Amino acid sequence: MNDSPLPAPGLPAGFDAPDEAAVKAFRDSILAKLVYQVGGRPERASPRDWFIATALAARDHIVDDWRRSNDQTRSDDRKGVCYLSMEFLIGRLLSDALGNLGLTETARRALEGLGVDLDTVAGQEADAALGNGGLGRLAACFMESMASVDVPAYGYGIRYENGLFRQVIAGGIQHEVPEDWLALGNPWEFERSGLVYEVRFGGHVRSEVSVDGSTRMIWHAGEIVNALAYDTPVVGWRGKRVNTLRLWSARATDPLQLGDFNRGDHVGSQSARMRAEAISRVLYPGDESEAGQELRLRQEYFFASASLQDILRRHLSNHADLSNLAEHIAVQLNDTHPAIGVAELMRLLVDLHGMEWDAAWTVTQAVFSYTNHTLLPEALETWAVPMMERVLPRHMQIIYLINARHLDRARTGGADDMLLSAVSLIDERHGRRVRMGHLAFVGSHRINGVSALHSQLMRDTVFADLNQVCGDRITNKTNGITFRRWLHRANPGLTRLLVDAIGPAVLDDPNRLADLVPLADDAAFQQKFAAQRRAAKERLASLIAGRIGLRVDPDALFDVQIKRIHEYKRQLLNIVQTVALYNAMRARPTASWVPRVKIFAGKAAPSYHKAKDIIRLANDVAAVVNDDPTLRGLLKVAFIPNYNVSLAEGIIPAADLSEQISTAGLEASGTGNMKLALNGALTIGTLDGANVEIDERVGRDNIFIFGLTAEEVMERKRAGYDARAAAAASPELRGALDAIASGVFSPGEPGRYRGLVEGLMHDDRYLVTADFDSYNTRQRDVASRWSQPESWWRSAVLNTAQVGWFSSDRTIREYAADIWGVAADDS
Ligand code: 26V
Repeated sequence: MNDSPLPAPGLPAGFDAPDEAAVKAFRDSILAKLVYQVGGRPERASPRDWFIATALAARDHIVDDWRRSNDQTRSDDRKGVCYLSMEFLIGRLLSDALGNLGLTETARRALEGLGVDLDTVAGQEADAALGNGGLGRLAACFMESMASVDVPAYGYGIRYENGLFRQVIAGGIQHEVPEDWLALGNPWEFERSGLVYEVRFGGHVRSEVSVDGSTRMIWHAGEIVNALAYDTPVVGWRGKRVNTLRLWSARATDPLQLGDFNRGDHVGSQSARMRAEAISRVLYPGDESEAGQELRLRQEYFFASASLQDILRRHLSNHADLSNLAEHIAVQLNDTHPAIGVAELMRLLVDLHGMEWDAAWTVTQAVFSYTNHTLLPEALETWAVPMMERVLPRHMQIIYLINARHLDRARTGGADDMLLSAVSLIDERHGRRVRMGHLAFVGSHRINGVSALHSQLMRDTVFADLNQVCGDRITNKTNGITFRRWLHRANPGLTRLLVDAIGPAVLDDPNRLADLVPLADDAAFQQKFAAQRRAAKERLASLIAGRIGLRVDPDALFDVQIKRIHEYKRQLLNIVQTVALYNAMRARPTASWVPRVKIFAGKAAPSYHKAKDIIRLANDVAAVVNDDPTLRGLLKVAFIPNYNVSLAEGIIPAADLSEQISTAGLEASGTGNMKLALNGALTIGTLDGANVEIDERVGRDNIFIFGLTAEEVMERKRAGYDARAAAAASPELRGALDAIASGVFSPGEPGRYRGLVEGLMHDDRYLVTADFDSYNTRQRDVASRWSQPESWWRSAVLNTAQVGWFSSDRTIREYAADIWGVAADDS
């Protein structure tokens, strides 16, 4: 068993045909980097040394284009986008950069001449895991697409020293180990030591009368932390443009109390530094942990403030004043995490730049827009008023002022007290709390959801009142994914096949995938398509063997659920169905069962105990099922540890079936669903999030839809749902739950899952039991379809052919046109 780096697949040979001179120049450059920057020797260099040298050589190719992109945007005075996000889940960058620059083959041959393999070198790179899941990965796809469709953009975030924890599974249980992506250096970033902003916290506010008689609010902060910029270039497809990801690192203004140190207090003398620098130490790993609330607020304000200061400085370096800010800059709030930016921009404009309140508010609303990524009530951010008053006293005042005007307007528009309390920025129901979603909403000219269904649910439920009071501001922007990473790089074999079949234009225009439609019935093409899948499955099988010591059959159906572990995503439904299948196979061991490998991967928030129980259950079920000789190896369960971007790149090309089985109405969009369908997996899913739009495009014959609709879910909940009755009515469900509850999968501790099953019977809020039968039936349909290969592969090809619309280039063009008012290329 090992945790060796995944090989990074490059583009197949031939997409960029390098000439000898280019190969030699690149080789010389790599050698020079190795010797002069890494300080190594070719004969003794480690793969890691070669990685750094190759990345630095690639970076040189980017720098000139980077400067040109910036200079041109400035001289043309083009409007640009600032994407404020607490998370950027980037993964590796080398194959991305080489691929987009058209240098993959050049680099491959340059390294070959040195006796070094490019894929091995690319596999050395640590994943930049500065995000938890979908929201962070979307930000990374958007950065790549903005560069690819020529939208001038800065991504702004935090340079966490430790990204998302590494997941280690021991005895079936998740353990969290700190992740250390910067340990061996980061060749992509540029430290901008000259680019530092002061970010203030605490203290108090005084009003002071100026010489002209006007009153000004002066914030006397209690603490100042420096924000230092690190820039990473983001190269677009075919090197079209290079944008900037600017991440802030926290530094103490006064790193050492020298007096204390000299008196012998070596630890205490650094405490202020520790406190300041804790801000950019770790990514908030929880989707839901209570701990570290104040640190989290400090992180949010820290990066929002530094980013807005930087935005204003850049604007003023090119323009006379800030009144026309919104004509030049659009700021997108990626969820509510940067929403304090609304109050911060007001503070900067009014307190520091002397703008009138109303003018500042007009600018602010025109500048900001806000994307919502979840409607789960427990995920809607609020901050206790006393904490806000302590950490950001001036911002609390500004929020009250914004709220007063907002409520006045609503009252004038006829709102009654109930409506006023629903739309107020302050929730008065359980202690006074600031509603960050409301702040983001009122401070923005556009608010969007991330799939058609999700945007409609925003209008109908959580944001219905605000949308009524503020005039219809909600719009939909269905998510997308960058095809460069999720098709070209993750699946070079399939990409080669597509290029051979329908021509290289598909690399530039995802809509050309539709040219595959006629080939879906072509037996020879189907076979080639299946052969690519088979090769990817062999690679995944050997990865599984290496990581968890389990042998799986590459000819089996690979049934894949990979995402964060969360009750609403219903990994439990999948596990319970796995147990039902196991029971059925044991009952009729000689029947002709379709061989199946159930593959799971995903992390649980460290304090989310139920999610951790689900991981343990998956591993416990795996241990029993995988060892049961009566099954003749026809069912295997694999929980692959430490899901991250690179692991996703390895699993997705090998997936036959994509599990997208959330309780309808709860998954805002999903993006893994798009990646898997693009690579030709068939989806088994509910009508939730973007599944609805995938269904519309691929057609009901090519997807397995089951379960309650969002509307039916709401109806069931209203009526009061009884899980016990559902279990009593379904022998297969009951059999599976009984097996789990009675300790079949935890023989050493038979009661281990009694609580989990009892809990489900008592309160099945995600309707696992309600959807079980329909899911189980659909799974049988999957098996019978798998037994008809022509039919299966026809559907698989049609999936790839019909999901071109889910390119994040399309999503970005929609944001550009409808929300940001910036020009993008229109190809
Ligand atoms: C946050 C929380 C916090 C409290 C407890 C439960 C909970 C559950 C989920 C979240 C979501 C965090 C934000 C997020 O990653 N949302 C994801 O955004 C993706 C990109 O838009 C979208 O595809 C996913 O459906 C959505 O879950």
